[in-house]
Order: sequence, then structure tokens, then C-alpha cells
Amino acid sequence: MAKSKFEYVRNFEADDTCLQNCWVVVRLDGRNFHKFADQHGFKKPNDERALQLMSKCALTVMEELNDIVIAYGQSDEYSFVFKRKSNWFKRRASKFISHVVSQFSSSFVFYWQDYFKDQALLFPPGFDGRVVLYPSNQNLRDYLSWRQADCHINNLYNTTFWALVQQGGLSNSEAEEKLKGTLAGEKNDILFLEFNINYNNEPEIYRKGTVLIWHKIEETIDKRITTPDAPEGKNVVVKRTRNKLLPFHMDVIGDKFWEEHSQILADS
Ligand code: DGT
Ligand code: MG
Ligand code: MG
Ligand code: MG
Ligand code: MG
Repeated sequence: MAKSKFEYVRNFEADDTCLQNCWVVVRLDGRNFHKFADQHGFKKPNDERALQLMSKCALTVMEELNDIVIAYGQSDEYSFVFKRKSNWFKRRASKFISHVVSQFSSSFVFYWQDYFKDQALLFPPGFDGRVVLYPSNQNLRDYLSWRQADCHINNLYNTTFWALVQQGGLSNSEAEEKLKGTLAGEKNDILFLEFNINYNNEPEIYRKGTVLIWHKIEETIDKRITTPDAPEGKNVVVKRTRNKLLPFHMDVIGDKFWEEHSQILADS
């Protein structure tokens, strides 16, 4: 087709190709979720429904988009890791970010009522997104460790803070004052000595966040086939393997997870 004289405007588009060989990480985060959580009655410090909805949205992103090998989520954020060799949309950063964030956002609205049965969605939520490139496996592991350490630090603080307020009768500012400058061990002590809570027994989904990875599973399905000796058809059981996404709430900072799931970094 002949080109119009306007065609030249295409050259104004910036080249945002992600560097070859790097892991492409897209992280999204709820916009102003402090307010969103308050207005939608999220339980403090953790709302199971909100976390499950976030993971449902992440699952949808991984199923709909190509080349995502692992995702990690906590609080109002989720990170998606595209394989190093991905050439999806010619590795354009804007495509990675916009597809992840829009698929996630529309899923959040679409699936809201499945998780918040008694709470209407009061206004349209938004999410920001960014892309970060990690050139080595160690960098990628450190990135995920950073997000999980963040989950742990915030959750220990929030669990202690809300125990002091909800069970200890302190005001928000009194609880804040009491926790100022405390180390992790001191927060553990407050929880255990004052509230009989062993932090290590708190649900893993709160302490560790959620990891989504692909698993090969063997399925047996019933199938109807026709053969020369059974032209009218017969039922047979066939085995097939398929990839299924599974959630985990485990430590990704140590080596164990990466040894047990070595296919993630192998990236063939
Ligand atoms: P931003 O991201 O700069 O637009 O602002 P926020 O307000 O989203 O701040 P951010 O992302 O640093 O912190 C996440 C907020 O979301 C935090 O204030 C608490 C809230 N949030 C996340 N998950 C839960 C939950 O399960 N329960 C409650 N009550 N709040 C939650
Ligand atoms: Mg946020
Ligand atoms: Mg923020
Ligand atoms: Mg956040
Ligand atoms: Mg189009």
C-alpha cells in the first residue's frame, strides 16, 4: 500500500526495546490503596479476600500473556518475570508494561465480586507499572528476595501494630510510638509476651507473600475414539501432561526453592 505523507510521524516513536538476555520484570502496584483498602473495608492488617483476588488477577495475566515464568505478589503489588529470551512484542517495554497492567486491572474489576461477596466495588481502581531489567540470575533472585523481605518487614510491623491497637487497646499514635525504633526480635517479643502470638505460626500467605509458577501435571482424561474394530466408538483413558499454575507461600530468599524449581532459571 502506498504510504501517506503523514507516515513520517512514526519516526517520533521512541525505541524502548529491553536489552537482550536480561530478565524482564514488570512490577505493578495499586494506586492509593491506603485509601482504597479503607473505603472497601479491608481487614487489618491482612485481608485474605484482597490477597486472593490479587493472585487471581496475576494468574489471569500469566495465562493470557506469553513468556511469564514466575510471579511474586504481596500487599497491593505483583511482580511478573518474563523469560530472558522472550521476544514477545519485540521486547518493547511499553508493551510489556501496558499489557500486564491492563490485563491485571480489568481482571481486578471482573473478578471483584467473586472475592468480595458483600462489598460493592465503589470506584475504579488503578495500578501503576514499571519495567526493570536484570542481567544475571543472582540479580533476579536478589530482586525477588528484596520484595519478600519487604513483605516480611511490613507484615511483622503491621501484625504487631494492629495487635497493640485491636487487642491491647492502644491508640494508633501510642502503638506507633511504642514500635518506633524496635528491632524484629522486640516485635516478636511483644507479640508473644503480650498477646500470646507466635509470629512464626501466622499464616504463610501473610508472612511470605505468594509465588506463582508453572507445574507440569499428569492428567488422565476420558476420550471417545473410533477404531477399525470399534467403528461405533469406544471410551479410552488417555494420559497427557499440561502446564498448570500453582500458588506457593514459601521462602524464595534461600537456595531451597531455586533448587527444587531449577527449571525457572534454566530458561530453555
Ligand atoms: P501508592 O502506591 O503510592 O499509590 O500508595 P498506596 O497507598 O497504595 O501505598 P503502598 O502501595 O505503599 O501501600 C499499600 C497500601 O495498601 C497500604 O497502605 C496498606 C494497603 N493494603 C494492602 N493490602 C492490605 C490489606 O490486606 N489490608 C489492609 N487493611 N490494607 C492493605
Ligand atoms: Mg500502592
Ligand atoms: Mg507508594
Ligand atoms: Mg504497595
Ligand atoms: Mg491494535
